[in-house]
This record gives sequence, structure tokens and C-alpha cells, in this order.
Amino acid sequence: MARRFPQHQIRPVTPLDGTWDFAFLGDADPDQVDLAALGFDDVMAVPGCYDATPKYAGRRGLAAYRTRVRTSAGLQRLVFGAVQHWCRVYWNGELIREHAGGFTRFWAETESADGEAEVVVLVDNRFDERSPLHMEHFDWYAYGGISRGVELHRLEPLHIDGLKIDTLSVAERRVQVRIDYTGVQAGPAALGIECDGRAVSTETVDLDASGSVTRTLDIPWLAAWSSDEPRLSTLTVTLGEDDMSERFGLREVATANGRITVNGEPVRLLGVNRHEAHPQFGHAQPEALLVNDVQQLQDLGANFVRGSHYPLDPLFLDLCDEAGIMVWCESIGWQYPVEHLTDPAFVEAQLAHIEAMCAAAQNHPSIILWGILNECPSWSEEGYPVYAALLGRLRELDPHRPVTYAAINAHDDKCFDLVDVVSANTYPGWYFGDVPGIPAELDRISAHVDALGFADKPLIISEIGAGAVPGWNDSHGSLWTEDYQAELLTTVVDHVMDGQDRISGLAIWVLGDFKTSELRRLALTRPRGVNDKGIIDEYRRPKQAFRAVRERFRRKG
Ligand code: ADA
Repeated sequence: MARRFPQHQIRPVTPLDGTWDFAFLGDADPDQVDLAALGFDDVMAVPGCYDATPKYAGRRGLAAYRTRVRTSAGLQRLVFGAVQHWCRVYWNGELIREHAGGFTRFWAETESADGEAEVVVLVDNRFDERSPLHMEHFDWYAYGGISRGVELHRLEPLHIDGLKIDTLSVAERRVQVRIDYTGVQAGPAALGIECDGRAVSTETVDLDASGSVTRTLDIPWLAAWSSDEPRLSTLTVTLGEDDMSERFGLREVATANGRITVNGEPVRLLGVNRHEAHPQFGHAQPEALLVNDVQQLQDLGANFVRGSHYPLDPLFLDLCDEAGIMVWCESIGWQYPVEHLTDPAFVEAQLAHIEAMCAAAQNHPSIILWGILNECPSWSEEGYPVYAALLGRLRELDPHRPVTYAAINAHDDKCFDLVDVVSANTYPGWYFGDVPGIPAELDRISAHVDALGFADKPLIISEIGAGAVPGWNDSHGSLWTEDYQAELLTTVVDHVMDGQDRISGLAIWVLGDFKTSELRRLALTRPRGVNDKGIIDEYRRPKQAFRAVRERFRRKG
């Protein structure tokens, strides 16, 4: 899996990315598939999305992937960065894992002898009860496939499953590390901790059934991470015969007096939303594209990106850690209806997805906010307990970061008491009102939030924007022209930067154009079948608004 640092030096890890055997099985029912009889008549890139390739473009159905791996005897773990949307993993014909969700890492384990093994993955991109988190009406094209990297890990009976590193005090240079492990052996085990290649501690621990060990460490050479000075450290833990490294940054995020603070300093977030989608690669983001996106964010002068509307590629987060770009990381969601939101199977799937999101992303210092459920029924009585449960789970998993969600209509929301940061999506000058009315609408939202009694909570405008067909202009400056989009966004940015101190953050909708869903209802309001509110197009070519926003964002520096 492409990362900016090696996670294992001792544990044998084999990357399985490459070209796998492939078969598109269309309407087939996964319960009826006879693996032994499957003919693999094609090939597919891993990572990749089959329905983004010209051959299978727009096809929904079951697909089978196959590869062969070399094994040395013992416990094997296949780690998948993400599979869209639902899958079953087979090892030499035996089912070893089923997973639904997409955008999150998971693994499948089995014991194996020395030699070779066949790995088959059945992948389904249809919308049905197998994957309650995906819905056809989302305003993005839900691509299918093994969309992030795959690795084979050879595990010791006692092995590390994860490290969670939290800053306890920047001033004291104090962190807490939780080491999650599996496989308690009889007797003690050697535990060693290094940071940046220097020994921090060595001891013998008595492992128990709890599956985790927590240590508080004072590491005098740590330097604070901030957006301006994004200093990073790497912690390496060895437990018995296994090891794991994680990169982290010493920093504290909090909210106080209507501001988000990093290491006690108020920050003003200026940035964009970003989808991980590309016309040729779907949700599978080649490294070159991720590097490109971060460079374009830097060029824009942005210090903030909202991962709309699902967990982001870990390499993108690594690059944001290095670039000092602060990130809102959110669980999958887009205008789920009330009946969906209140279905227990959905809530359970969201909880599992949130846990997977946090486990994979919790050590990135760039993530300063967790979010859930974009534009869902936070305006309804029925939605309230669901928001309470999901946000509550987030706080349990990570008490060190503020939580939020993007409200579809701030004027009619019922869940703001549940969050640390109030976030509002709004489209004045596009879905309602006009450009000159934008400052008044933003002020109206601020005044409303304050009147509800939440003046002490930071406020983020989490979406605002306008469609622009790339290259399109007319002498009227009509809707869909680059001129109109640039005018609207400069009005927004000028008001947030110069005229409105109450707003702590702005995420323009959206960095790049992206394909919308197949539903006619949406596609008919999206020229080219593309949500073209990007300030760059889907091939990353800047529109006029990019330059106009850049001029303003850069002024802040
Ligand atoms: C909403 C939604 C976005 C996008 C946007 C739009 O605010 O959160 O995902 O669909 O509207 O372009 O209309």
C-alpha cells in the first residue's frame, strides 16, 4: 500500500498490486457462484475500478478477481486498502472474509502451509442490502472494484494489529501510545519502543486477554506539528517477533470561544471539498494524482480540505500531514432518507465503518476534525438519536478531536447541540438568492447559530459554490459560465476573509469536477453528467475561479 513511510521492517509484507485475472459476472448471485467453474477471461488492474474502464464503463454487477501468492507456513493476513462496495475473499477456495463498505481498510486471515495459494475476491457494485451504506441517489458515481492497494502479511502468532498515538501535552512533549495486539502467548513478551530511530523504552510485558497495552511517553526531542510547521515523527513498536511503525505529529486540537485551535492558537480554515474520483480511474487514485491534488491545494493557498463524503486514501493523508493541510475526515453519507437512517442494519454498518475509518486514520496530525453523515436528516426528530449514537461513538474512539457534520439547512437543524463545531452547507446565488445576497445569507446563518445559544462553537461553511462548464462563457455572465462561478466564489471568500469574523472555516464546493450518479433526476441538473462545481475540471485543469480564489487565499499568508 503506497504510504510515505514503511510500516514494517521485520514483518514480511508482499505487495499484491498489479494485474489480476478478472471476470465480469453481471447479474450473478454471489451465493450461487461455483468458484471451481469460474473462467477468468480478462484482466484488471489492482488497485482499479472496473466500471471506470471503457470496457466495463457503467456496468453494475458481480465481478471476480484472482491472483496467486507465495506463502511461507503460518498465519496469513490479506490487507485490503478498500473494496467497493461489497466483497467476499476466498483463499484456495475457502471463504475467509465478507466485507461491505468501501473506502475503509479491512483484512482477511487464514493459516497456510509453505507454497502457493490462490486468492479470489468476488466484488459487487450493485446497490442492495448487502451494502447498506451505498445508495444510488448519491451525487457521485459509486465506482466498483478493488480500489486501493492489497498486501499479504505473514504474521507471528503474537502480532500487532494497530498503534494509536495521541498527544497528551505539547508543552511536556508527552504522548500516549496504545498497542493493540492479537495472540496472547503464555508468559511475558519483549516490548520495545523507538521514536525517530532513537530508543524510548524496552521492557518485558505480561500480556493479557485485553488485547492492548498503553504507555505514556515523554519524548524530549519531539517538536510540535502545525499547519505552518508540519513536523512529523515516527514511532516504531516491536512486540515479540513483530513490529509496526506509525507516523504522527505532536499537536493538540480544541475549540474555544467560537474558534478551532491548534496548539492553543486559533486557526482560520480556508480550503475546499475534495472527492476521490477520476473519469479514468474511478475511486482508485494513482499516486501521481494524489501528489498532484496536494500540490494544487498548496498552489491554491488552501490550508484546509474536507474529504467529501467518505474516508480518504491514506497516502493523500500522509501528503497532507507533510504539507500542513488540515483535514476534515468524514464517514460515508449523502442525504440518506429518514427510513434508511433509522434502520438498525444501517446504524450498525455506519458504526463499523466509523471504527474502521478511525483505526486507519487516527494518527494523521492533519486530521483536525471527524465528520459524519453529509446532509442527512439532522433536521428530524428521528435523526437525533442516530446522530447522537454515531457522534458518541466517534468521541469514545477519539476524545482528542472535535466532531461535526455538514447540515443541509442550518436554519432548520436539530442536532447542533451534539457537535463541537457547527457546519453548514449553503448555496446562495446558486440554488436560491443571488450573488449580492451572499454576505447577508452568511450573516443570517451565523446569527441563527448564535441565537440558538451556540455562539461559543466554531462555525464552518462546509459547502458553497456554483456550477461552471469548463471553458464556457457568454457575454451575460450566465449560470454555468466560468465568469459567474468566479464572481460568486470571490464574493464568498471576500466576505469570509474580510467581512465576517464569526466564520472559522470555509470549504468551497468543490476542488475538482466529478461524475455524478446514473439517476436521471441528478444527471439532468448536471451538464455532461458531471458535478461541475469544481474550481478545476475532472482532469485538474484550472477554471477561472481557481485563479480568483488563489489570489485571495494567498493574501492571508
Ligand atoms: C450538496 C452535497 C454535495 C453536492 C452539492 C451540489 O450540498 O453535499 O455533495 O451534491 O450539494 O453540487 O449540489
